[in-house]
This record gives sequence, structure tokens and C-alpha cells, in this order.
Amino acid sequence: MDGLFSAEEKALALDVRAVVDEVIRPNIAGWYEAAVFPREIVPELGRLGVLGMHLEGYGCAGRSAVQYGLAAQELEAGDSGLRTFVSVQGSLAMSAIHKHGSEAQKQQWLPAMAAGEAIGCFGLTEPGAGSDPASMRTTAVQEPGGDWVLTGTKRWIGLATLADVAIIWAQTGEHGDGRGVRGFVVPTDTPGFSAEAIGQKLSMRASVQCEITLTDVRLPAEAILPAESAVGLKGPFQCLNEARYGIIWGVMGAARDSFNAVLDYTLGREQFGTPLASYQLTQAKLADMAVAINKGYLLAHQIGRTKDTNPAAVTPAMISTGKLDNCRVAIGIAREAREMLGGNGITLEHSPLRHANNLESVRTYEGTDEVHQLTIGRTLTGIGAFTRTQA
Ligand code: TGC
Repeated sequence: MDGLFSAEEKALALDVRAVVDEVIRPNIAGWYEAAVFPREIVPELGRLGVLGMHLEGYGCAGRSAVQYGLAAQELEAGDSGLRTFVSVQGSLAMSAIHKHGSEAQKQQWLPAMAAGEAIGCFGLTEPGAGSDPASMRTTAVQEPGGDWVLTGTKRWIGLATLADVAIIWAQTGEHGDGRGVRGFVVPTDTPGFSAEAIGQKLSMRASVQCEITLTDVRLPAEAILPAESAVGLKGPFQCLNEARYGIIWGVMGAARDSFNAVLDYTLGREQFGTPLASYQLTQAKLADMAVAINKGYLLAHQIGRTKDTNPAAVTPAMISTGKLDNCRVAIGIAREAREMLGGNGITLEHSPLRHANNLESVRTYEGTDEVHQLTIGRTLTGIGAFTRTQA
């Protein structure tokens, strides 16, 4: 695949890989076992220039979509939880402010977030509104003096307990400057904002997912994301497009790391007097994995190059195609790699089961398989099948 990338793109990927090898790989098993998100690496990621790296100005690196994808792939070869942090920070929280925010909001938050000095989270999903965010119950009511008051609960929100700022999406009805779902920039030290980490996770253990409770959170009028582009659900969906795009690349990093782990293992381990890698059944599996990884890279690369050269041509159905298939492929490879490691594959000494468990989350968040199948189905047929059944 090297021939597809410029020298600058390859150099960036190797820089990120070096940090993953030095900082993440030696520690990830411990973080995962202890269920700890290593907050101390956030400034390091800021120095590396990967936070909001595809955004222009405000201290962001202004990198291309392909460069962002390559970085996501290297980070997720380390761990999906750490790539998810970069994704939530850059593609969701920073991207919401960058796309839809006021100049003051951009100046206040983006440089600090790009440097890793401030952490952001993105509150869309709710306990009763996962695949169907249109049914969210969180409300924002504008009072006569102009203040907004937010009430509700958000769930599965990455990094919320660590975040300095939350982008909260809420139903405004027709209140004040409302017009349906709107986004708000909420400093997490605002009275009435609280977040609690969700425990007992079997996936993404080196990451934090939270429930946010908003109890009469009072914000000034200027806390709303004011851009016309943020009016309605297309506001958050445009950010989800960015995050889903990063996943298309990222998961192939987890697949690649699983493949490399099992290639090394089968070359080194002898059974019945010969390395496992010498058996035809092993080689068939390795070959199928390598073919699938290369196809996944090609899909990510094609969408990335299109995003860089003609962004308007990248449709939601294209993003859904990449997210759906690369997640499916990556989880299949991680599971197969675990099997090939035999009993040794069930410990954190080897990465594939950790990747497979993480990919259960990645496959589910930012749109489940079914959401992406139905998005593609709607494009193919012209018929929306996200039916809210009438009684
Ligand atoms: P629908 O009628 O299709 O759309 C409503 C409005 O949004 C526009 N739109 C999009 N715009 C940009 N990009 C997209 N991909 C878009 N998809 C839709 C659409 O044009 C329309 O605009 P307008 O101007 O006409 O109002 O809405 P629907 O309710 O029928 O959508 C159906 C469906 C299933 C596709 C959508 O609801 C969906 O994508 N559901 C999945 C939601 C999801 O991915 N949730 C995950 C959120 S991420 C998160 O909570 C945390 S994960 C990371 C972490 O914090 O750790």
C-alpha cells in the first residue's frame, strides 16, 4: 500500500507510530486491565498535532483527510480507546465548534483543545435515544432574559468525567432562537452539570464512557452554536460524518495489529515439530486476513482521497459503506487472530482479544451496522426504512 501515499503522508504515519510504540504499547495492557484512561498522554497527543488535526486555524494542524486517516489507523493499532479519544476530541467536540461555533467560542476553546490543554466531549446519545437521536428528551428552554436552561440525561458519552467542555444537543422546540435540535457549548463546571463513568465494561477499558446529568444547567444566550448549519439534526450528523470517517481508517489499524501479532506468533511457535505458520490451514487464514486488510485500506484510501479532492462528493452512504464494512472486517480478523493464538490468546499479553472486545464498541457507536445498512438501503431504493411504527 506504500505506493498510495506521499513521502509527507508516510512520515506523519511513522511519527504517530513511534509515539504509539513508545508511549502506548508498553502500557496498554496495564491500563486496560485497570480500566484507566491515561490522561497524561493528552498533552503528548497535542504536541504530536493529532487533536483536531484536519481542522484549519485556531492552533489546529490543518492536515488532509488522508493524513488524519493514517494517524487514526496508527493510534488504533495501539488501542481503539485511545483513537476514540482523538476522535471525540477532534472530530466531534472540536469539529462542532469549528463548523457551527461563533468566533468567540472558537477562540475560547479550539487552541486549548488542539494543544491537549482542554478536553471536550459530545453529548448526543441518551438512555432512550441511541440510533434514533431525533427522539432525544433533553430540552433547552430560553428564558425571557436570554439565558438557556438545559435539562436531561446523556449516555455513552466518551470522556465526560474528564472533559472541560461538553457539546450538548438538546430539543429547543420553538423556544427563543430554537428551531428544533440545537447544540450548546457547556463548560463542565457549570452548576447542574454532572458526569459519572459507566463501570463494568468488557470493551474500551482504557477509555471512559459516561452518563451526563443536566439539572437546570443555566447558560448565557451566547452558549448556543449559532451557525445556520447547526439548526436541526444535520448539526450533529455533520460531526458524526467526520468521526465515522476516522473509524473507517482506525479499525484497519486494529486489524493490522491483530494480524501482525498472529503472524509473529505462528512463525515462532512450534507444534508437532514445525512452526504453526508452516501449516496450510494457518497460511490460508493469514492470506485471507491480509487480503481483507488490503481491501479495507483501499476503501479508506478511496474515500479519503475523494474527501481531499472533492469533499462534496463524499455522501453519507459512502461513509456508511466504509464504517459498516471496515468494522465488520476488522472484528472478524481480530477474532480469528485470537483463535489462532490458542489459549495464549485470552490474556492481555497478546492484542487480538483486546482489539476484538474494543471493536464491539466501535462497531456499535457512531451508527450500528443496521443504521449503516439502512442508510445505504435508503440511498439504493429511495425508501427510508427507519420507520416509527404507527399504532
Ligand atoms: P434524517 O431525516 O435522515 O435527517 C435529519 C436531518 O439530518 C440530515 N442528515 C445528515 N446531514 C449530514 N450528514 C449525515 N450523515 C446526515 N444524515 C442526515 C438530513 O439531511 C436532515 O437534514 P434537514 O435539513 O432536512 O433537517 O433523520 P433520521 O432521524 O431519519 O435519521 C435516521 C438515521 C438512523 C440515519 C440517523 O438517526 C442516524 O444516523 N442514527 C445513528 C445515530 C448515531 O450514530 N449515534 C451515535 C452518536 S455518537 C455518541 O453518542 C457518542 S460516541 C463517541 C463517544 O462519545 O465516545
